[in-house]
Amino acid sequence: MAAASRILPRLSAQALADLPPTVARPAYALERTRIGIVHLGAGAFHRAHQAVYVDDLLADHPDWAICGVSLHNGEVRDALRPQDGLYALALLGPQTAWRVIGALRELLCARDEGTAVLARLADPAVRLVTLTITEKGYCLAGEDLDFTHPDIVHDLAAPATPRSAIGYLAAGLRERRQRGIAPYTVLSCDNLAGNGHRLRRAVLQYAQRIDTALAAWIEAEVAFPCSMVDSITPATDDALRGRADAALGCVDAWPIQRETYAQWVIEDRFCNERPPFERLGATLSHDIAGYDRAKLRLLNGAHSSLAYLGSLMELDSVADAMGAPALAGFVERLMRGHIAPAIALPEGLEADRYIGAILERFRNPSIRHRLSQIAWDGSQKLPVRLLGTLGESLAQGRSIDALCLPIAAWMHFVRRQAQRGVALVDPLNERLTAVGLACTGDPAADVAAFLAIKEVFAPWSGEAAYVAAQQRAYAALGDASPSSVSRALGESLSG
Ligand code: CS2
Repeated sequence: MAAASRILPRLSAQALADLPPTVARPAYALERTRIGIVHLGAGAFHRAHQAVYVDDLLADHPDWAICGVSLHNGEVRDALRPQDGLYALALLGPQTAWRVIGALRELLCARDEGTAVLARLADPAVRLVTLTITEKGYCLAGEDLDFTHPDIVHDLAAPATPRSAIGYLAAGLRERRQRGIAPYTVLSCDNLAGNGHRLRRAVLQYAQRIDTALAAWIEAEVAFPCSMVDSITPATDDALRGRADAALGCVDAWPIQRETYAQWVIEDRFCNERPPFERLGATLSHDIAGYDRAKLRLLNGAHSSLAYLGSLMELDSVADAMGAPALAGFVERLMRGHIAPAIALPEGLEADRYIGAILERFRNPSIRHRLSQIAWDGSQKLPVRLLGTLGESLAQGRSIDALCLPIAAWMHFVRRQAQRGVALVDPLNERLTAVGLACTGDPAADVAAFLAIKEVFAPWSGEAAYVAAQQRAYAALGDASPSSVSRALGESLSG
């Protein structure tokens, strides 16, 4: 394959005309588009989701092209800039459909092109800023901005040359206010319930510290709609690269893949012009709170459960985990019996059907979605995916034993990785590794050490009923070997 790929040309605007007819390509002239959106966090999820919606729009509305910004590293820019921003998307159904996306008309890395990023943010043609910066990019401590976060400390000292997304959003808005330019709408597309509210609060708290008049202007003039995004997007691997080269007949340095299903529910609250997203299959709604909660707690909560329990069972992918009867049965019961009853679903969303469709997506044999990818950033994901349901169930007097099992699995996973000397992909890696290394296997002491991590566990985690249930779940997983995890899941199902 290496020898063959050396003689293939690189994907580029020029190469578009020679793509095989089986590969769909932009239905618009790339050079006739104009940047209308700045996106912070131009990773695979953005390129597989929002950028595809925009790609469908550009033929009729060429002034909504995207400037994709990576905040910290230049890998995406370096891969895509030589390709004129083009990249291949594999849509993983029974047969793979290939499509080249052209919506990212500009790529920047803020770390070494901060001035260009700020210039784009101040450009009046930019009317929308979207974000996929993952949970940790919000620099939150609970509901508030974490003023001790190193990037926030840096940005407050040097607000004109920021590092964080919060700092960039505020610097761009400050410039627009000074120049009398209407603000952009700030649309969060991250997996956080009430993502727009959280982002607004963080930006306001930050602005308050640098310029109170700016904070007042943002409060009055800038909209931060919430949105719910959904599409399973496994990370790019060599197998995909090889398939992309073969399908395209040229080399794409960073193709991406996702399932065919995609959903985007956007709160209809914009302070500047917006793209007609509803024409592209997105849902515009005035109340999206039920949707984001349902998706995060059911789909993502189940995903994280599979990730930690399945990793302990030495399984590789979500489809593999769904092929292990004890685990698949447990997760289905967790969703139907313990998560769904604890949330109010929005009108029109029927729990049984929604859960059935999620389980079907998890079983998709065309997708190899690695559990190790989903296991990243557990300290950031568990609070929004599982601990919210757990805390509310505890308060309502429901059974929490089943919900404690995936949390216990995370604790064992952290312990196992630490003791094997494998670094966690998690912003709290150092702290978690220290806790993991100190674990002795004694449920009371080990669980207490985890529950003391206040960035993850809310105050209710001190309640005796929860502590006891969490210890029982930790003990039930025994030595966390595949057989003891499987046994614990079986017992939980029969209990
Ligand atoms: C996954 C999500 O990696 C993860 O943590 O749970 O990326 C999930 O695939 C998406 O949210 C699905 O929309």
